[in-house]
Amino acid sequence: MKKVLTLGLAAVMAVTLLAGCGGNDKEAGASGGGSPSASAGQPSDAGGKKRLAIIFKNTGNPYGEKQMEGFKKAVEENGDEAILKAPDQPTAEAQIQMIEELISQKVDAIAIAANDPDALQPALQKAMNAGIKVISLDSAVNAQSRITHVNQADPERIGRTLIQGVSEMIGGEGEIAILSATSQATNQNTWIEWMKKELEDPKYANIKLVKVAYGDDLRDKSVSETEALLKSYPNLKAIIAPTTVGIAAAGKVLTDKGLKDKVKLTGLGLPSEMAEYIESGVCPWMYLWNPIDVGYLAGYTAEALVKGEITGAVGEKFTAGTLGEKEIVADGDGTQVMLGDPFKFDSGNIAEWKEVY
Ligand code: RAM
Repeated sequence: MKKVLTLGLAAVMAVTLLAGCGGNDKEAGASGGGSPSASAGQPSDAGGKKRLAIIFKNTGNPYGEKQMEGFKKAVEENGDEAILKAPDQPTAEAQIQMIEELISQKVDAIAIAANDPDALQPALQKAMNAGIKVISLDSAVNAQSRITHVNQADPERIGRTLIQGVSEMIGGEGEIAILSATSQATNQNTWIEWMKKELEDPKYANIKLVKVAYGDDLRDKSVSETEALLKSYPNLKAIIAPTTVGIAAAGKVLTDKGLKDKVKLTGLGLPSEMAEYIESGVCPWMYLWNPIDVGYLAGYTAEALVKGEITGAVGEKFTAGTLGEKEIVADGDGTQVMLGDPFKFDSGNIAEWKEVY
């Protein structure tokens, strides 16, 4: 895995964090406001400022808070107002209610990390018909429900890398399980598909994927699902958790049960939450991208759409603040903007990164 996130960027992000956050990460659920009584008709800039909203999957997830922080930074760099939202539970229904509220508030844009690829379509199409610029980020909605998608990294690369990594950790043989987020999460499901494709290679003939469990990105459920995996599969050799909430919960369970040398852990984790498990060897290494950058790129993408600089078509380019020039590329029957490559965290670099995000 190429280490493309340099420490130079780490330094930039550290400064960003110091400058951009007064320790107030918990804005989700409390709408950043704006006047719900804005005049009727198309989204308006009556007060001068545009209002751009982000909806994350659910509250209580530090990764989501970082993503919202990056979105807010981008929107404020453009002189506009960010509305940060996330439901208590990671369900499509709860997100639909938030989309409806944002439609009545006549916001200018909605960026959503979706709890379901298809279920939000009527609500998001209603938003787009009202002139609201809709994009997804992190966890996509289908191409008919968005103008474009902001993707954190190549899903194939993420899925295949996780299997290659786990195979190395367990010497190419044994039972493995996946601890995912919700069963409807587009991003995790795509990564799991690629993991399964990678496992088809005969070189993994001695590795058996025994179960995909769902912790729903809720800490307690992720803990109990990990415990259930350990109980049901006493010979389990490794857990892959492609979710920052799941991997941290699994790290705690394996640590508390003293299973460090018996069951390996890898996946996608937030360095600040995983440092102790990487340092102790419970999780020898893991991967992630910069969640602040995912939100920041989504903020600039939404701004470019609101300003009419792009329409979401393949080949269009725009400047995404400190991330520089970005291009819209094809994604199945839709389009997307790609942030970059995932980054590998291990005992050699985790100390530096745990301060960053
Ligand atoms: C969790 C969420 C998020 C995902 C990360 C890796 O925080 O499920 O959507 O991108 O993990």
